[in-house]
Amino acid sequence: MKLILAIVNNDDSALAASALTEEGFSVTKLATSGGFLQVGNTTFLIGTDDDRTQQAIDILKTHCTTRKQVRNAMPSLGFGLHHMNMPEVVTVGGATIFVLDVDHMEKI
Ligand code: 2BA
Repeated sequence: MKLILAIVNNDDSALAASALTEEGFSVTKLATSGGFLQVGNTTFLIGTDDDRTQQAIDILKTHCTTRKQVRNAMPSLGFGLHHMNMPEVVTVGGATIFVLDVDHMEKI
């Protein structure tokens, strides 16, 4: 069995979760945030049989798209410029996916 951790954009999370559940996957959604942009994203926990792992990833690929997001950096540029915002465009991936082996799983 595998545990898929998938970090996705909030805007894609509802459709992706629906598509996964329609295909019979069990999904838990966690409200998370990225350390770099410090904005909200969604982390899915998907426990699944080994042989369905790629199917779950393919569903995520279908529903999670790459985006450009603006990051307001606060650099130190010298005297008088410490508080100047320097917007920076960052490409945020469709999903960041980790696949972990599960030793044991049970429902009580
Ligand atoms: P954030 O940490 O907010 O990162 C958003 C995007 O900013 C990243 O997109 C990447 O393009 C850029 N970025 C992140 N850290 C950076 C850094 N130290 N220097 C320069 N640019 C940086 P993605 O790579 O698609 O990541 C989207 C979100 O997925 C991340 O949001 C984070 O929540 C999660 N994530 C990505 N890689 C991860 C990892 N190795 N471990 C844990 N979480 C990860």
